[in-house]
Amino acid sequence: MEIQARQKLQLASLKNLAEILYSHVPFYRKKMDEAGIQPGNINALSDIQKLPFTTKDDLRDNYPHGLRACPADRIIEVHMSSGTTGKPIVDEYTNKDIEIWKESMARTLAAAGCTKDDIVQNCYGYGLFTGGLGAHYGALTIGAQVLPMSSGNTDRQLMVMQDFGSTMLACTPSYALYMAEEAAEAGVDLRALPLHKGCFGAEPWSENMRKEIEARYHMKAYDIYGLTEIIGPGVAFECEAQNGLHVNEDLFYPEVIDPDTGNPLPYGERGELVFTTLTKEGTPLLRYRTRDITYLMPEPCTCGRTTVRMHRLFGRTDDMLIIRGVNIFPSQIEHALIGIEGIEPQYLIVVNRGDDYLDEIELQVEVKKELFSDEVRNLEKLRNRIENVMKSKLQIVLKVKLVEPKTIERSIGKAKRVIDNRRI
Ligand code: DLL
Repeated sequence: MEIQARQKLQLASLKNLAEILYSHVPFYRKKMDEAGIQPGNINALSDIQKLPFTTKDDLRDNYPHGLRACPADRIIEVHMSSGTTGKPIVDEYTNKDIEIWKESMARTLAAAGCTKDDIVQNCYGYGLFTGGLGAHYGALTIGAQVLPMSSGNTDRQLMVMQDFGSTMLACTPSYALYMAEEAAEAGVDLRALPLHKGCFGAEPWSENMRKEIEARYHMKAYDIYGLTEIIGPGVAFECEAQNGLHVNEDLFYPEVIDPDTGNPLPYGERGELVFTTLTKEGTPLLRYRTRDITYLMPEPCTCGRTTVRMHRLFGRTDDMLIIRGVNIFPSQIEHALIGIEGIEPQYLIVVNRGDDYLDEIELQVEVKKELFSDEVRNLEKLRNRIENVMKSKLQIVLKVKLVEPKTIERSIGKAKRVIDNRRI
């Protein structure tokens, strides 16, 4: 699409969105009134800068339905991801939103070479996480065949990969490498399989990891980006040039801002990525601050697409950890520890990536003095209890190490809660 035609479309969508949010979502009406902007004042795309931001805290404060912009009976699907505390981030989809998602993911998979002749082994988790169903919808839209494997059960993944002749892989990059290790151990020659392309995302990865995946599978490995709040995967994707991710900007309008001042940054300057969902109906968001760090690249791409690209992510402005594709905030772990007897409110999260490429968390927790000299059996019980609480409350498996009182370093400023030893 011509850039000018797209901009016209973006402006019309933005005006329409502002009208809907002003009239249907009290939270946004209040915010727009406070900012002194009415939907009728939006006359150019740059007027988006006058509109208020939306933050993760706003989503938490309006949990579960406060940001819904349409009648409840129009919602047909819901997805969630971790919030900073006990309450998850919610995305509610109307039928049109699912269509938008299908379109975004179809473009994403097509850019990685997916056609109706492909057999897509989808090992993103199915469920509230957006990865599984997002890739599923995209593949169906293209007319490819989907193997809805979900994550885990690596033996079965490898068996199906060989027996069904999967030609495309969709999973987190760390799981792709883990499967490659397991394949090598089981004597499966991945390079001899027809699996020649893959779409990897949901967690940070590097050029090195890409090279490793491409070599081990003899495939082209593409980066895909997205987040629950905006739609799920399919917000931006790599093309054959593998040089930045094309943003589906007719649907999700990107900006990059200075995270400290909130001021917009010019193309090419690194800052916090912000998205406005131009056409969504269920839970549309205005200028959502993703906390992901990148810059925008407006230069034409050799693939011929005219959409702006974002550089692969450089990191985040907050302390969110992504462990095996699952988002976790240290504050959630802290929350889950409350009420467990026998421990001090002191903890340290140590993250390692094993030789098998999978992330592991060791949670060090200080034990109360009275208990530390206690029988080993009681300490063992406490350790199991904490591990079970983490599993049931946060759905994460971690190893707890109980440490003596006063051994975790105290800080006079911001406590250091995380040591991340992963090199990606
Ligand atoms: O991870 C959606 C997704 C599923 C993307 C499958 C790609 C593939 P959330 O669970 O809400 O959604 O996590 C979103 O994950 O803000 C980033 O910090 C991180 N993230 C997502 N994709 C990438 C990527 C899904 N390609 C958060 N590279 C985002 C680095 C990524 N980080």
